[in-house]
This record gives sequence, structure tokens and C-alpha cells, in this order.
Amino acid sequence: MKQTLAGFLVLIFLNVFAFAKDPSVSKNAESKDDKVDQTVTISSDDKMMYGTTAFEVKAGTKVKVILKNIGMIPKIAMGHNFVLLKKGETAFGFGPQVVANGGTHENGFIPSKGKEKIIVSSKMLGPGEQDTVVFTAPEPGEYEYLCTFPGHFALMRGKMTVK
Ligand SMILES: [Cu+2]
Repeated sequence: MKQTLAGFLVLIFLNVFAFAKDPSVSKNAESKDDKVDQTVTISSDDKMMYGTTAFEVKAGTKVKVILKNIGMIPKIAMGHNFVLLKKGETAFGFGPQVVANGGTHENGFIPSKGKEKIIVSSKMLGPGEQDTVVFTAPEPGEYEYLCTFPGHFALMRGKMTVK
């Protein structure tokens, strides 16, 4: 009985590890390159920090955001994503509700509940990975973005200003 349990735990661990090593790069990111008006590269690291916490774009233009995880800690413990919220939504309002709404490692902490508050979101990235999102800048105003890995919203927040 004990052996079965141990085997089971090893299986779970291996599964988690395999998931953590999943490559997370968008396949069609390159083909969108020529249509983009502005590219913003944001790093994320083991200190739970975004390298860019504010950027400005023009309404109606096509914006590309490249998120890079430059940390070393495995995704299961220190994953990062980029989630841009609609106008009026805040990182401090959205962040704490992610797990309660069903956010898990499996869905990259983007649960279906609350998705209507999101403009665009990247994949959850492990160390050395990157992902690209492309979107059209909405109407002028201020838009907050955050990492939805549990607890990271406290530090991993930023603001996109649309002029
Ligand atoms: Cu994070």
C-alpha cells in the first residue's frame, strides 16, 4: 500500500515537471511581424519583477508585447505571464480573485470566469521562455496589466497608456 502511494506521488511529480517544461512560444507570432506598429519587450524574473512597468501606445495601432522570463526558478514555483485588463479593471482587484475563480497551473492561471475583463493574455512562462501577444490598442485611457501567478500581482503590475 505504501509503495503504491509512493509510486503515485512520483507520477504526480513527474507530471508536474513535464508540464513545467512545456515550450510556451506562440507558433504564429512571426507571421504577424510586418503588420505591427509598435513592439514592447517586457522581462520578468525570479524577484517577481517586470522589467517594464509602464508603456505608451497610440489608439487603433497594432501593438506587439513580447514577454520574456529571464529567471531560473521552475515555472511551478515562479511562472510569469502578461495579462492586460480592460479599462476600469485593476491588478489589485483582479489578481486576488484568480485562484478563487478557478485559476490553476493547468489553465495558466487564466480561469474562464473573469475572462471578460481581459483584453489579451500570454502563456504562463517558465525560465528562459518567451511568448508574444498582438492586439489593437483600444480607446485612449489607462489600462493595467499584471502577472496572474498566485500572489504576483502584489509586485508584478504595470500600466499601458493609450493616447
Ligand atoms: Cu509572475
